[in-house]
Amino acid sequence: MSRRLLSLLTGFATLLIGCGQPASSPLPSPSVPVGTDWSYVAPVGSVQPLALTPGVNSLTYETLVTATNGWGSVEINRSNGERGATDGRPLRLNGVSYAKGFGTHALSELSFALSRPGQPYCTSFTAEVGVDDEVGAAGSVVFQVYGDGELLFDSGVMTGTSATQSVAVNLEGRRELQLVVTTAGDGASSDHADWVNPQVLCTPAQVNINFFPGVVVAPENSRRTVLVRVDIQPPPNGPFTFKLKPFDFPLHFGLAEPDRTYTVTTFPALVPVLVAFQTLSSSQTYDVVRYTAEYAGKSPDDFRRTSLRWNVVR
Ligand SMILES: [Ca+2]
Ligand SMILES: [Ca+2]
Repeated sequence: MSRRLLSLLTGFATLLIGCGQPASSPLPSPSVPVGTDWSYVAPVGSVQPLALTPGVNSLTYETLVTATNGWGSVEINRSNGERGATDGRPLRLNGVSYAKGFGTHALSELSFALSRPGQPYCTSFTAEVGVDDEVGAAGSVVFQVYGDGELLFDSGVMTGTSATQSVAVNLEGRRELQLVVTTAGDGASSDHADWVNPQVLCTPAQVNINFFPGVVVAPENSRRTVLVRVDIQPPPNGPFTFKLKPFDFPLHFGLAEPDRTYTVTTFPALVPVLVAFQTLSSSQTYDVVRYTAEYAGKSPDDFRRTSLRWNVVR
């Protein structure tokens, strides 16, 4: 066993011995150095955008992209407690207990990836914040919310005697959410900071994919490039990928490249699509086929369709 590992284990045992106080009393105030005691980075390739649904989403169910904490690990639905990973207590601010939230310790930073193109997008973040009752009147922190690196909320200095604050920030158009707790510049001891009921409110993305125009004039047994107009509100910052599938059984015309995937990066966009026209029965002068768009994040009950009408030239 290396001397360094032995030293770490000895330190850990000392910490465990220090944890024996009754649950109702304030924690002792160890001299916590200002810095990062614990950090987490999601493994490469494992980071997924949040599994967001339209409506209210609790961030305590969502995947962290990165996280750091000043004393042990961030705890979910518990206060920070001491340095162990699960030694926190029920989250408690000014005598009120909360079932959901993050128990952190300054310095702390939690990062979340918001929605991807075509998924629900988030319009606001809400939470209540304060210094957990487990440190009594001690502690001094500042809560900050950042969207894409821009400061959206700053609590000012809060201590164990501060009233609980409500946070409500607009997230429209934001791709990354960061929840930060600073030491308030006076050291990190007793800086047990709770984000309780951290929630994002999300709405369905408005995705419109239509043939534009919806009528094409072409002779039989020909191919034509037609345009599909793609618009998404709000416009996503990343690429959007989709496929077209005929909803009706295509009798006389269809996609010349039926399995092709189309990628769009600017919105609205006009996407060229190659269509093949076959022989129409002699009694007809036109045919219509309806299509649906398949894309990531499309909900099963999204039945918006677009149609293409072929007016035959004889
Ligand atoms: Ca802990
Ligand atoms: Ca402090």
